[in-house]
Amino acid sequence: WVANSLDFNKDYDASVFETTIRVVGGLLSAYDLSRDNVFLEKARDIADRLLPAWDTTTGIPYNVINLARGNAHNPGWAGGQSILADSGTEQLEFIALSQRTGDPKYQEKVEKVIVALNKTFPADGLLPIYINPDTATGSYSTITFGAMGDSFYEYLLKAWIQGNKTSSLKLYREMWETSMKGLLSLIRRSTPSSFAYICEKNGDSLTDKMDELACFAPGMLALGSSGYGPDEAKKFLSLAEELAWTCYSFYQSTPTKLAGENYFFNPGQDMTVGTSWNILRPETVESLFYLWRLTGNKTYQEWGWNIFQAFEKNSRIESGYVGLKDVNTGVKDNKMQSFFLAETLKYLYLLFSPPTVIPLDEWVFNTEAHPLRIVNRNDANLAALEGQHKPVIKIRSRKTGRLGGN
Ligand code: DMJ
Repeated sequence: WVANSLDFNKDYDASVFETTIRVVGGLLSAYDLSRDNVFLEKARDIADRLLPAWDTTTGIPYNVINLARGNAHNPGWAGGQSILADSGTEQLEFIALSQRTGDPKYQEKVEKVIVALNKTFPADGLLPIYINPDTATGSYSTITFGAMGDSFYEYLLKAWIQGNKTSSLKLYREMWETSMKGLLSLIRRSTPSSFAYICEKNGDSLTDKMDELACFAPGMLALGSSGYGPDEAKKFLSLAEELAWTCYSFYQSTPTKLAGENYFFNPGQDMTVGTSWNILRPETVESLFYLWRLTGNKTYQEWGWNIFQAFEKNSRIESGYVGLKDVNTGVKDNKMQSFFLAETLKYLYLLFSPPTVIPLDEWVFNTEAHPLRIVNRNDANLAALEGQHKPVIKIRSRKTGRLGGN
């Protein structure tokens, strides 16, 4: 079907982010697992159609592009701005594509984004969800590890892992560690039960709200913890375990035992569901998978099994699975998101498979759970791009002296 029927020449306005993580990522993963060139060729075809999205003054991409015509823009509801997660979650796929095709153009586009964001990266490493593509700076908007922010932080860590953590990638790891300082500043604990949660931030004020989407963070923290010295590593792993308990409790706290889309933390009440739908999201089971792999603690398998049972009970229909309109009543919607197969069921499967199935020292999962092979990176691409932005310091020759020259 991929060889004979898959055709990307469609007059269709596609999300650059969703197409990258689902389609480019899926095809590259199929290539890495099978070594069948047809997948690499198709990945290149769709990536070439996405590339013009990065042709902006700063290199921060527009987030929507027409696949047949190549004209790009930002969604109307974003007021002309680019979205942080949509602009900073293509690194793994485009770097992998450059590595596998030998053509550096894909990697260059996505690394320019990181270098541009790093130029004005704040001390806490937290960026607002709207970025101005003309200036590469954040516009006044929410800071969050949930919707529209999340996978930017995930890819800082994973791009470093993807290249086998070599020194040529240290910018990614440094930026990620800076952002983790910011994450720590957003942690609060509920009353009466002391659930740790990650707040959102607007200007100087924190909101006691956490999206289920932010439940990828425990897995990310666990995965990144080993890059720290022993004390820090312990601290981050223990925070990851605390946050995973909170996320699991998002599920346990509802009558269906499935989590709502977001939660509020009010004094004395622990967690209260806000938006109450469930669209079969994977983030909590993703984190349980990482925690089980990295700690060996079987509790995470038990929690994953309970979540799986709740999907079986509430979401299973004859032809597949559907989301719920409301986790309190169990009323179903009529949609099965592709990430239920790509991520939710895959992470559950891996939670009950031996660690030798897709070992984490050989593979890195993109944000849609498509495994990509870790390939050593020692190229100078990132350093060269950084150099382009450094102020050019002219060394005066002794001859021209202080006032000399032209
Ligand atoms: C997935 O498409 C990806 O994990 C993405 O990063 C955000 N969340 C959805 C699934 O919830």
